Amino acid sequence: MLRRLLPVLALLLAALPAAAQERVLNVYNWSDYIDPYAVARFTRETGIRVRYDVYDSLETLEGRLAAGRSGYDIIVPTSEPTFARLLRAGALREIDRERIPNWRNLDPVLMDRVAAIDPGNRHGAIYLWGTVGLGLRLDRVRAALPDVPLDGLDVLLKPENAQRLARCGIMVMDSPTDVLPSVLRWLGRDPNGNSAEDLRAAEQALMGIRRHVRAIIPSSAILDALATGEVCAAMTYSGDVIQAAARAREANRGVEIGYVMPRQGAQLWFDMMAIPADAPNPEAAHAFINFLLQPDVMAGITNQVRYPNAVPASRPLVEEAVRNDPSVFPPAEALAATFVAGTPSREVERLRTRLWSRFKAGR
Ligand code: N2P
Repeated sequence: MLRRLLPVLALLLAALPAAAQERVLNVYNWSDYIDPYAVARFTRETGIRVRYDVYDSLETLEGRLAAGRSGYDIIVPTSEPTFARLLRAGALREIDRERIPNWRNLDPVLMDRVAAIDPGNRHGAIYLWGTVGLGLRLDRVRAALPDVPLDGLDVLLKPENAQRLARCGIMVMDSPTDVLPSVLRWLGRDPNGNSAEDLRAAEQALMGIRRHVRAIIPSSAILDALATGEVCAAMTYSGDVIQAAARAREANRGVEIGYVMPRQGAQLWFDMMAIPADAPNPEAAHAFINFLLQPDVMAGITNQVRYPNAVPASRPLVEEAVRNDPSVFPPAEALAATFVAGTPSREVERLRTRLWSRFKAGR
């Protein structure tokens, strides 16, 4: 009897590690964009192991996904243009709300804002949101620009200011998608303007400060440079600056960093949790979204990364200093002046990419 059962047993044992391997969730998220404790807790509670990769620009995310079969179960594209584009290409899986009871925790007003591109919010839930602006090393910038109000992109985009900041360092995040709209807005143009004239004006503005710019590098590298005080002024994402400010404070070396949300109107963005159509483990992806949408988990994430989330019930659980920081949660009047980026056509994308290469090369 035992002898007959043994092969069966052996088969069962051989099958075990394979079954265990299936319980893996493949996440592709922005860098510095989660509470590591949340990931550990998800694995503890569900037994699902998390393989976690990061990107630091929409261009990188789109490049990775363009070929299909990315192997990811969860991605976090910005509502426009990346999420909208993937949705249109049929690259996103419809989310099964039945499996996400915590969906009800989502702020209906915020979700309504992204429903314009995803009718009925069937393919994504807002994870975190924020703006594009400036990270400034305050003492140095005040010293270099004593008469300039530190409230907008003038600080960095006006050549005479850039020149005075050049020595102490200017950086721009390497993302035409997330930089050009703000430059156009600063020029008084439609931030989503795509005409040859718009693009020419944006290029001229960028070229006008190019020789004063020390580096055009990925947003993750800008966060580090701000935190260590290596740079005086950088154009990047809001929460990255606030994280850098917190790290600089902890290091206690006299580096004081502040975030400036452009007064002329800042780019507002929403990052969406979404499931690729060919996700290997959609089951686990649903479980992860449901897990993240719990108020205490979301509060932990906002505390850690300093971006607001879309779960209002998390708000009282967010540390007071973060909750009351207008750089993290912009006041209503600042929000009223924001704009959201659109989704340029492929042709315009090509032009923007070329423009960006010239800006990087400086010619
Ligand atoms: C996180 C970058 C924020 C995402 N480091 C911008 N959508």
